[in-house]
Amino acid sequence: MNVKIFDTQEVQDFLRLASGLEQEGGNPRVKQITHRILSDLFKMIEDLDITSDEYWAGIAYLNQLGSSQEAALLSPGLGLDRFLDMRMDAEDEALGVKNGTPRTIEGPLYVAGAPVEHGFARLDDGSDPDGQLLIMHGVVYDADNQPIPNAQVEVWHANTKGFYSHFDPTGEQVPFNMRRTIITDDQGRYRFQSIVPKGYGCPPEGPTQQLLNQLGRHGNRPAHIHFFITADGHRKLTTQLNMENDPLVYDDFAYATREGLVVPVIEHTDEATIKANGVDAPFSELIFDFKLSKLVDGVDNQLVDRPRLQA
Ligand code: MBD
Ligand code: FE
Repeated sequence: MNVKIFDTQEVQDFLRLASGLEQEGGNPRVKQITHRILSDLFKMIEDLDITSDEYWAGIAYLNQLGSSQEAALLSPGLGLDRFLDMRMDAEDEALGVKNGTPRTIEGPLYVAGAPVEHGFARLDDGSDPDGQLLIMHGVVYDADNQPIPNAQVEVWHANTKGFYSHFDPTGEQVPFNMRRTIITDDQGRYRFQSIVPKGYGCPPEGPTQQLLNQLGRHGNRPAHIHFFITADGHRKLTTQLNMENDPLVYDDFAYATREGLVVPVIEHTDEATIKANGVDAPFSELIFDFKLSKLVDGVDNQLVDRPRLQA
């Protein structure tokens, strides 16, 4: 039987009481958010006639999600990170702010404090036996298409198993493997050597994958490389590039793929080209120029502050 009590004065008063809205003190914003979440949950429980068993399964799931450190993984999986980006894009459009390179989600696996290099960096430590050589390079441009010297290119990506250093369940990777900060040269150029990453997959036994299974969805990403691009007078760009030759390039469980962020992988086997690029084996090349957007009224109005691992 589905009884309806949500709209009664008793329940509505109770929601205000439980959210602290009848109390002095506390934080008004937290009260407002709590009241809204509780109200929406109460209503959902009533509308969908949630059973006690379903409710307690949900509570157990949240405990598992937290103890597995997967809340920031489920979030992109359910499209919330993408939704926050959609809102920022819409805000830009409403303000008439022009973006260069499109933003896309940060994801949960950035680590602050990577080694800083100038112009060029080698990202991998050479220990991955399956590593296919990768060379990537390009220019960072300002909003007026002028190259930006001394721009900061923070780059991070996975190894050939789809694992990131600092989050690798095998414990194989040294700190900051495949993570660097590259400062662009006097012509705004950056360049790095690394190995071609493989797409990330959610831990198969974890709570995120468990829920995705219930939704009939996979938990895999195409091969991709993350970037933060920072320069004076510009907004910080958070983005990722997806490799065009990955079968999942338009089927990303985290919804990070966007038009303008899919790059072709150019394969080189020619001896002269190999030599000219300072390597000793066939390599894959990615070329990508970043274009930043100007500050809005002198500030980065969309800078995202979130808890990040600092190593
Ligand atoms: C990743 O590597 C990632 O970039 C995102 C968004 C989610 C999970 C793993
Ligand atoms: Fe990633």
